[in-house]
Amino acid sequence: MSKKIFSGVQPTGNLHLGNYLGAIKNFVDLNNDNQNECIFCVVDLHAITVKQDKDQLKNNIRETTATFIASGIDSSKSIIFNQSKVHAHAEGSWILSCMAPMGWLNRMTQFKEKAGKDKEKASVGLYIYPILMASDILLYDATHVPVGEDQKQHLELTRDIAQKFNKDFDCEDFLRVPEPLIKKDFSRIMSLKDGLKKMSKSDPSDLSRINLTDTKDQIINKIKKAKTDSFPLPNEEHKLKDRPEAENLLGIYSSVLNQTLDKTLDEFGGKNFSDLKSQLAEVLSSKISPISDEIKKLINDQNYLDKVLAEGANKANEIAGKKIKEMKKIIGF
Ligand code: AQP
Repeated sequence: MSKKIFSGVQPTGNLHLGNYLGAIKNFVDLNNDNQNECIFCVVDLHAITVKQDKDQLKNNIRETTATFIASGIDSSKSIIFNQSKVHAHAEGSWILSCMAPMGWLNRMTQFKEKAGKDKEKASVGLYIYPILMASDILLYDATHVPVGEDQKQHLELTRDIAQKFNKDFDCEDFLRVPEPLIKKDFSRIMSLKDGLKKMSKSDPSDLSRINLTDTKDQIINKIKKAKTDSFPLPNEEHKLKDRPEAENLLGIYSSVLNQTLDKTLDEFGGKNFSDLKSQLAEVLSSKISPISDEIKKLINDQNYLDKVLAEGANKANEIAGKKIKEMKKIIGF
C-alpha cells in the first residue's frame, strides 16, 4: 500500500545517533520505497520554542538538511523543506489551538521534562509545541509518521485533535487520522553516560551522545568511556532487566547492524564489555563516518542546500496552502 509520510527534525544542532536510529534511518527506508510519497521537514518553528542564537539557527537549518541528504534521503524523490517557509503551519497551529482542550496538553510528559521545575519560565510555544506538530502532519494528509518512541504521546494527541476537528465541524475524514511508525525494537536510544536517560541534543555532556558529525577517533573515545556495569554480558534478553547500560549498548549494536537482539546476545553472551565496546566502535564508525564526511562536504555547498530547501518549500506550499484554505472555509472564514 502506498503511504504518505510526514516527519520532522528540529534544527537545534548536535544531531545524534538517537535521531539517526530512531528516526532518520527509517526516513531513508521509506524514501527508498518508490510507492511512498515522503515529506521531511526541518522544523525550525519548533526549534525556537527554546532560545536559539540566530546565526547558529541558520547554520543548523542547513546542517539538518545536509544530514537528511547525507543519510540517504533523495531530494528528487522526497520533499525536503524548512517549516518557517510555509505559512500554513503556523496558521493551522492557531486554528487547532483554538479547539484543543488545555487538559489534553497538560498531560504531555515532554513539556514537563523540558520545562523542568521552572515551568513558569518556559515559553508558551514549548507548551503548545504538540499542536504545531499536529498542524504539520495534518496539513499534508499524512497516513504515516515515522518518529522515535519519545514522540508517541504527541502523535496520539495529533490523532485526537484530528478526530475532534472532524466531529466539531461535521466534516468526517477531512483531517486524516495518521498512524505512528515507531520501530518495534531499539526505538529509544539512551545516553552513553546514563542508560536511564534518553540520548539527547541538549545534554551538556558531549560524551553522552554520538554526534552524526563525530570523527572515527571521537566515536572510539566515546564508546570507550561509555558507562557500564561490573558483570559479564548476559546471553538472554530477560537477564538485561536492571542493566540499562548493557541493554543500550547491545541495542545500538543490533540496530546499526539490522540484526535481532538475540543474535547480538549469542555473539556477546558471557563476554566482557570491552569486547562489545571494541566491536561497537568498529561498526559505528563504519556506519557514521561516511555520513559525517558527506555532511561536512555538503555544508560547504550552501547554494545547493538552499536550493533544495527552496524547491521543497514551493512543493510543500502547494499542498499545505490548499489544505489550509479548505480548513478556513470549513470553520467559517
Ligand atoms: N534518543 C533517541 N532515541 C530514539 N529516537 C530519538 N529521537 C530523538 N532522540 C531520540 C527522534 O528523533 C526525531 C527528531 O527529534 P527532534 O530533533 O525533533 O527532537 P527531540 O526528540 O527533542 O530531540 P532531542 O535530541 O531529544 O533534543 P532535546 O535535547 O532538545 O530534547 C524524533 O522523531 C525523535 O523521536
